[in-house]
Amino acid sequence: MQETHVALTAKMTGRPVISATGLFTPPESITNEELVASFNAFVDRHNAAHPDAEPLAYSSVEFIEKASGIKARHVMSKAPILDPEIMCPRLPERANDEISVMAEIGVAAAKQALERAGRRPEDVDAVLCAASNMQRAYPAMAIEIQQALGIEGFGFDMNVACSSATFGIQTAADYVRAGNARSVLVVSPEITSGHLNWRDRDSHFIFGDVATAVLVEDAAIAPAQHWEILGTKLKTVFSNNIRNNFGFLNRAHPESAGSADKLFVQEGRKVFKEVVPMVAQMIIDEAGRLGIDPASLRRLWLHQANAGMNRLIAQRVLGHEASEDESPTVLDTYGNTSSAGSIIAFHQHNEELAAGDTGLICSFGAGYSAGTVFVRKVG
Ligand code: CO8
Repeated sequence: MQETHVALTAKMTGRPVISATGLFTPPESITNEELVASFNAFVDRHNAAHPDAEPLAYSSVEFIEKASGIKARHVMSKAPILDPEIMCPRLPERANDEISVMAEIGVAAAKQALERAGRRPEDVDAVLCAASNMQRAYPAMAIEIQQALGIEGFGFDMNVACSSATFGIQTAADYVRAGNARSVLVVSPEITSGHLNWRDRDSHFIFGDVATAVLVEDAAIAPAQHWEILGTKLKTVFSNNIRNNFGFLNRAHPESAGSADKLFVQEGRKVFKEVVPMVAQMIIDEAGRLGIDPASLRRLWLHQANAGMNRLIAQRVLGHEASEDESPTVLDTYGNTSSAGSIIAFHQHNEELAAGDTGLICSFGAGYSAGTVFVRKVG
């Protein structure tokens, strides 16, 4: 700790780095087999209760794994999700003087990042809570996380769906570049199970819950081993192909408040077809701008939505089919965790790389939105 404190008096460089990351994984997990058994029980009940309607079709374990690469997902509230009478998470309401659920799991991930960097909370300048869904309108989740950790300075929330974390990293990096902060926590608590329609055969298998944290700092105060941020790039293009109409104005139309479009809906095929070329080109262009040969990238930590999408993007970027070592996947055990996916992949698969190795953290998703963070290992 003493060493860190001394380092904090150093002259700032304005060069942002990733000092450490943290991960909170909910203890409960649902396998495809459990999920499909529950879904099919719901289908049986629904069809028996609506004999004159078009019958609903079964889901299948084989389809899920083949179409997505997902084998299981962690969740915050397993039993009610699997109960065919309920099929959504049921998290007990908490009083205002208790920490909220999103803040709690965000704090758990953030504490791990701080501990790994040897950083004291009082030496952090800002907290960004960057996630697909916020538990409430205000006060900001980031401010509650800031308070729970004992951080001075400021915090705010940002939502760019699956790209929230990379947009958060660029925002934090820009604070460091401008000299407005030395140390910024980007926290992504993703409780996606709350906005997933567990009764929708096309998407009921996609998402999982998790929280990640990324500590972005000025190189002058970073621990000896860190990842230099070589460049960041963000892109958004409006699309209705991934959409969720839940919002505070829905209460004006109570008759539609429970309709399916108030949960996650998508045109999965269109997303696949449109996003793969957009993201591959963005990575190649940005690598060119930074003077990096895309084929030389040691590792790609890609957004974890679909194994096929990642295979195609990695192939276009590297010029050959990527190995698991070049483009690791966490989809099989975590599912799609929205903005946290590429950060989990980075968190779990960066330590064995050598000093000087260059890699890419990349997100893509609703908006459309995409973000690239090129990094090089130091120390
Ligand atoms: N079991 C068995 N069969 C099925 C099932 C199922 N569960 N679902 C569909 N099928 C059938 C269909 O009926 C269809 O049959 P047919 O050919 O006879 O019509 C066949 O399987 C093929 O269906 P699809 O075309 O839908 O299947 P795909 O091969 O396209 O795979 C995927 C579906 C996996 C969804 C794929 O399209 C995909 O991954 N696309 C990309 C999606 C993506 O990346 N989305 C990003 C969204 S995430 C994001 O931005 C964050 C949003 C915020 C998150 C918040 C919270 C919840």
